Amino acid sequence: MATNVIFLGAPGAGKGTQAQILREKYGYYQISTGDLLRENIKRGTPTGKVAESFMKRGELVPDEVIVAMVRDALPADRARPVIFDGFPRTIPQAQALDAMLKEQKHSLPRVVSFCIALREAEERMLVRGREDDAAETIKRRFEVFQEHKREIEGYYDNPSSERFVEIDASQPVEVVTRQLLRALELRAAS
Ligand code: B4P
Repeated sequence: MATNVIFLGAPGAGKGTQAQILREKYGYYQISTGDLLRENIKRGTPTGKVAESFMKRGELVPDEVIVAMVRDALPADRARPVIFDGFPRTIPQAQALDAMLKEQKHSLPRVVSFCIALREAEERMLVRGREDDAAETIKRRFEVFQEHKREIEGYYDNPSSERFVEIDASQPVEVVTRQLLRALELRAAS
């Protein structure tokens, strides 16, 4: 049976792109904190109002806002595997996720780290041109990513864990998907 999975990686590494493929072809339920935040901003909710200024500056949105949002988004249906796309990004978020999954009897997730050179991820984002993809904001998002990368990967990548795997996210989309399916022990859908 497919298991829950966390996607870690730099901005622009392609986490959202692969999450969409797993959702559409493999029945995963996708929780993308970036998408949820953008949706909240669009609807003008209290969460969106807090998040907007942080996202515009390329900063992380405060942990308590993110954790509450994910808690609300977690599906009651435990049979459907969940992709946590872009979450957790900090240790408090990781600890909160562990507690949430335990409390709601969801299975422990596998963790996939999308590896890519920052210059390449930057080029992808400049082409994409989302509101927070301006050169200055991208620079800050990379700095923030580097500040947290070691601790968050270290949280999951340790000798007692067999749940952590790295994939080469610099490859074309379909090659990345193949690596991902192998990592998750899934067969390719036709
Ligand atoms: P996110 O929405 O998570 O944005 P991202 O990291 O840029 O996206 P991703 O890696 O998913 O890249 P994508 O597939 O789109 O975060 C945005 C902001 O929200 C953060 O800066 C932060 O402020 C806030 N936030 C989100 N989560 C948070 C949390 N947990 N805590 C605090 N704050 C949080 O791919 C990028 C581009 O590359 C696309 O155009 C795509 O078409 C292209 N692409 C993808 N794969 C490719 C490939 N293999 N080859 C060539 N191009 C590819």
